[in-house]
Amino acid sequence: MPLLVPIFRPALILVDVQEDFCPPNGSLAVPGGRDIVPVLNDLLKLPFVLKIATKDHHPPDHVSFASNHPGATAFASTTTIVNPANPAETYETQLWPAHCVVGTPGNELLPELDHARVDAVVLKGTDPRVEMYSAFRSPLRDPPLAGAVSDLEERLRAAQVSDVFVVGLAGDFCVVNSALDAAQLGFSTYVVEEGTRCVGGAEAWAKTRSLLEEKGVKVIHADGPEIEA
Ligand code: VGL
Ligand code: ZN
Repeated sequence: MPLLVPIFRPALILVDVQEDFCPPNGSLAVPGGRDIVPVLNDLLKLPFVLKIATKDHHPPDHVSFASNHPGATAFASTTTIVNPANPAETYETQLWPAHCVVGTPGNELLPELDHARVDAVVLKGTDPRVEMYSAFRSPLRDPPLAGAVSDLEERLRAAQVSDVFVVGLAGDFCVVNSALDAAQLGFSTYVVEEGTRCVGGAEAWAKTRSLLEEKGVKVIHADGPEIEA
């Protein structure tokens, strides 16, 4: 009789641990963004079957930059993203200072990250027309836009990953959206609390944490009580 044993094949996703999201010089610096690196480097030593770093990788004319919208103000203004293949599908998104532009120092992963233990780098936000917080895909689904779907899901499936552990920046934008997508795609998903920081600080994390838990993502600790089954 075949014995069915659930297989635990965990992956680690380090979301957007880039200079522009960190003090002291980042154009969109997340408070305490740099402080997560020791936690990430400890996690990188664990036997994940796949360890992937993602990069927000924007062309200079990216739609999310306030500077590309006359009269708009970073953080305060929004813009409407339209699916080029279906103008009826739209969504409203916040505008930002220019960040993580391809070829600039702000686009670089933090040098203090243990790069040797990272298996692959996945790029996101490369299509100038769409915002892409999730490392998997943009919210445009009808139809999905080829330029706004990364190869992250494909890589996880190819490695037969069962569980996804998400850390990185920013907790209230790309980390939360990546984790929610991972859960929706059927992976058991965890966010390690000490491994993330939010644009909106501790208050934003409290809200983000509730949303994650509500959607079935488990928020766990890098150094804390054992994970419940
Ligand atoms: C992010 C804002 C804009 C993130 C990316 O990585 O959380 N936030 N682009
Ligand atoms: Zn971005």
